[in-house]
Amino acid sequence: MSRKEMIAMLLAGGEGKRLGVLTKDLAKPAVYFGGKYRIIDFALSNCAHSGIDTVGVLTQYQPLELNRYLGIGSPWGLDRRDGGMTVLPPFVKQKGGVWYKGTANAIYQNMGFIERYNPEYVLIISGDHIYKMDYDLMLQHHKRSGADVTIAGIEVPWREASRFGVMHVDDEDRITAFEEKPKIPSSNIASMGVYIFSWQALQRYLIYDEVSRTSSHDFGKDVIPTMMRDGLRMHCYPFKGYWKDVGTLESLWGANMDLLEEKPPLELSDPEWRIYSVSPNRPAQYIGRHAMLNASLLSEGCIVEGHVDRSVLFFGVQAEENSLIKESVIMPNVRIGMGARIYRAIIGEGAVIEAGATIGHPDDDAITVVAVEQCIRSHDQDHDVLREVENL
Ligand code: ADQ
Ligand code: ADP
Repeated sequence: MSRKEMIAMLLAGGEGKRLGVLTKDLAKPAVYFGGKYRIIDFALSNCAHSGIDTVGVLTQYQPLELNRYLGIGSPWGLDRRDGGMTVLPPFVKQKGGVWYKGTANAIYQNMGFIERYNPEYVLIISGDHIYKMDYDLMLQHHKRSGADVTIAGIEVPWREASRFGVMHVDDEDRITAFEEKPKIPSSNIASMGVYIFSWQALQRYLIYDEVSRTSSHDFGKDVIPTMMRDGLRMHCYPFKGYWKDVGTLESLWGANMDLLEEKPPLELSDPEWRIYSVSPNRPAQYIGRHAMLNASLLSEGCIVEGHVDRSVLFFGVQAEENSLIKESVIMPNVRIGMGARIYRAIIGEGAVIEAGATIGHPDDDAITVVAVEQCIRSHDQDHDVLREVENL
């Protein structure tokens, strides 16, 4: 195995509870995004553009479809012998069961994999984020500062800061304090969960964390605070671009809606930074003679006869005459019957919205979610059933 300066470990095993019915049978990184992609495409494409050719993908919850999707990593140029992509599920060693306890434990259990490449640096990223980032620029920053750890940071709105690890940073980008998901945040510089560690330092702390009885074996909760306490050199790499953690239904919906702006904050047509994904190879979309479309994204194989307003339609969506789709995200192969109405919703893959049914409400801000392959009939419109759909 040839030596690598830096390899990436991509955490793709989180349960994604907050995405509700969308992640019941699907790992969060495999959730669809932006009409053409899955969330994990962003991290993998970033690796491809940053010159990283060795990526370990750590899976855990509901990995079936994610594994199938990743294949041998071809879309991201990772189908190579020297490095490439390796899926790393929890496995049983001689000593017993090994479900990953937390993010740090997941890396700990794969130290053998990292050692094979004897890297100087390890990049740890997550499969849950929508952003375009050059990890090589971050590595240069890491080397220049001589840090043991560099954490990518971004300013977030104060009201969202408590969802993240937040840090205080001095004039030279050195991190002076770090707090994981504080109830009352004292900084709005959020950790993006993107870390570069010098492998020697990381190795030491993974072992140290593993034997700790009080640790939950998580980077944000345990390893980073311990390193802070021990006075390691920790720097922040200030990131200025678009970055969204799409861990909640609202943020997933919102990040899809961001793409519909006239000048989207995240440019997906940049030829220098294409986001690679697996193409479904469907026929061209068909727009019927009564169709009306406005500020929307439509993917391959869609057949639209109705009215689509500010929405994202993935491949193979059929919307019959007089249907209305407004401010919604429609996952692949959904069928929407005649006269059906959908307001501010996320409709799971393969769901059927029968003729005359209504999802959501034109005056309601809440996002309604319909589960994968669920069938909604027109008489389901009474309140109880709809509320049930929302609460699933
Ligand atoms: P969280 O968003 O809570 O905070 P976390 O649950 O630690 O993230 O998951 C990080 C990544 O690891 C996700 O991609 C998840 O899917 C994956 N993952 C979780 N558990 C795993 C396991 N056991 N095995 C494999 N993969 C697993 C983190 C940081 C914060 C930071 C936010 C940014 O702790 O400080 O602000 O990310 O989103
Ligand atoms: P994900 O963070 O990917 O949605 P989980 O559902 O496993 O995955 O949640 C991770 C952790 O975040 C859990 O400990 C959970 O209690 C916590 N959590 C859930 N919802 C929120 C929220 N709105 N803000 C902050 N933390 C949350």
